[in-house]
Amino acid sequence: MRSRKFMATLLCGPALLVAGCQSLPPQARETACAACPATVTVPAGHFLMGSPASDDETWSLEREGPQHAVVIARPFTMGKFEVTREEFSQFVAETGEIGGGCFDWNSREWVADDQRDWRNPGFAQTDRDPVVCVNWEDAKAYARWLSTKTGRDWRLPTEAEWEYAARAGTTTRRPWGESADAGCAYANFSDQTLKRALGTEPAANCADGFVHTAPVGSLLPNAWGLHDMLGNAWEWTEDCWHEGYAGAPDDGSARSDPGCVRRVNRGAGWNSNPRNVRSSNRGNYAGVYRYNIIGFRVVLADAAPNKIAVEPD
Ligand SMILES: [Ca+2]
Repeated sequence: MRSRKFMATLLCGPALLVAGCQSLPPQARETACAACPATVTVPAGHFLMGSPASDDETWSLEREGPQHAVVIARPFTMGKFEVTREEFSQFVAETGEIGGGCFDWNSREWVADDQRDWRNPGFAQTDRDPVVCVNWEDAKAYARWLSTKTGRDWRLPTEAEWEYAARAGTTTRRPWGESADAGCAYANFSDQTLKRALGTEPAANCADGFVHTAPVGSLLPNAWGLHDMLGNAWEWTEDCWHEGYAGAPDDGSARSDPGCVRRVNRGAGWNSNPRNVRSSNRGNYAGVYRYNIIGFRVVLADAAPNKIAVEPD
């Protein structure tokens, strides 16, 4: 005899995320469709993007400056979590395997490993962990598939949208305050847990409980209900990498250069130096490569018509 849980799965969809399925907990009913990631609404507003010249924790003010005002004219809808392995597996099941090969962080250096891929990133993951070993093209392909699947227009966040959402109204270095050592309830990064397991340094003087990735939502959200904006997995954004914000748009749109090679990553990951775990920290990787520290989240474009600015070569 089939269990009630199994019947609920039949009625409500395999991911148990269908709107209107009354047997589901309130959090699960936030999603708009079976394949849609859980989302939150990010309010319209404005903020100062980047780091002030007085911030001595930045790696480079040339990268994180000049601090500049950005207006987010309309609310937008953003993934509450990083895209999970379970969510990504639906895309792969319907469209075919993505390419393999992934750069593996062995606690000392990057190793290109053709045996690594999103299913086997080099450490154990649950279905609720963020998918990693996905490149920028994979993330874009997932968003296109999700758009077709759901009839809504999903895309990657712009870099400005990402920092605005990560700050959630705060002006401190981190959404919980200034200190990385106070962040282990909110972010999974290089902490005493990782240091004990792999000897990684530097490490924050607190313990988040995770060596590698954590199931999304394991730690506390920021003030707008977004989990893991800092830590867990770096996240691909739409933007093409520019060293600094000279000429950056002020309306939340992305910088998208023809022939772009390096894309902006935000948020830091499970192995990140605490100095990287800041709202204004920026990273960049070639969009064709896969790393076992990089995943992504998505936003709904049909609720946020910020344009993508195409810049000349
Ligand atoms: Ca950790």
